Amino acid sequence: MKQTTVFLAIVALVLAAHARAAESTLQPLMLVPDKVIFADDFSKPRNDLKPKKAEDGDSWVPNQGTRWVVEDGVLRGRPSSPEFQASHKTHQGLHPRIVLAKTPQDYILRFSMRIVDGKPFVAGQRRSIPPFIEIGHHIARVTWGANGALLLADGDSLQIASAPDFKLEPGRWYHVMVEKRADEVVVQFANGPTFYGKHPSYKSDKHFVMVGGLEGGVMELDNVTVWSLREGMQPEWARTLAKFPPPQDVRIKPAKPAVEPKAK
Ligand SMILES: [Ca+2]
Repeated sequence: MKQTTVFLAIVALVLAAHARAAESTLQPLMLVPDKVIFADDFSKPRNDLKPKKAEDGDSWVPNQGTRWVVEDGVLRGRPSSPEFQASHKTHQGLHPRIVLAKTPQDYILRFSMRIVDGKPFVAGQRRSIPPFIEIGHHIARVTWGANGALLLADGDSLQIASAPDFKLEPGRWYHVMVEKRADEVVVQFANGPTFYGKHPSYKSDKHFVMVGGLEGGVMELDNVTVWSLREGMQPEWARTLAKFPPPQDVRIKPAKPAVEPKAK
């Protein structure tokens, strides 16, 4: 009896370990990593993550008053407090969101993410935003909608690539690798699609990464690593690139007008 209990406890531990974000085995397809310039596995609990300017130096900057802590070995985010929501007309922090403020202009990033719960996103039903991974604020965005996962450009107005069958299932860990240099990005999902995008709007100073979850829900991050780059490309890159479909260039909303120079 006792042995069975111990055995079951071990099985439970092994299963729990698998439910956690197993270190992903994704490898870069386009760019060549140089040094690890940031890594976080959230082994040290923290409850001091505060919304503030990314320039203040913290690696993790909660967005829109959303509440983030490091606990149980993950970075866990919740929506903003009811008081915060009541005191803001927009940007109310209904969806957990956080900025990783350690990505330089060009980089490779690997991380794991999980949407724990939240109101399912339904396009057009209410003012809501689907979960996303943003590579530069409103620069390159992977998002999920009725048509599966999309890679966007041009201020989130242009669909470059899509994976209609790739849904983001609550409760499941996803392992992601982002490669970003100049006007190109590659985003790989382990056991999922790989997106490639090249667009003039990708060349931007706004290079921090932000992730967002479902309305009213909890999301988690783990095993985050950022690499600087070496010169050159992966040896197989030309062959890999040739296999991607041509850009879709579907205009999903009007492009933002170019900023008018201020009248003197
Ligand atoms: Ca961890």
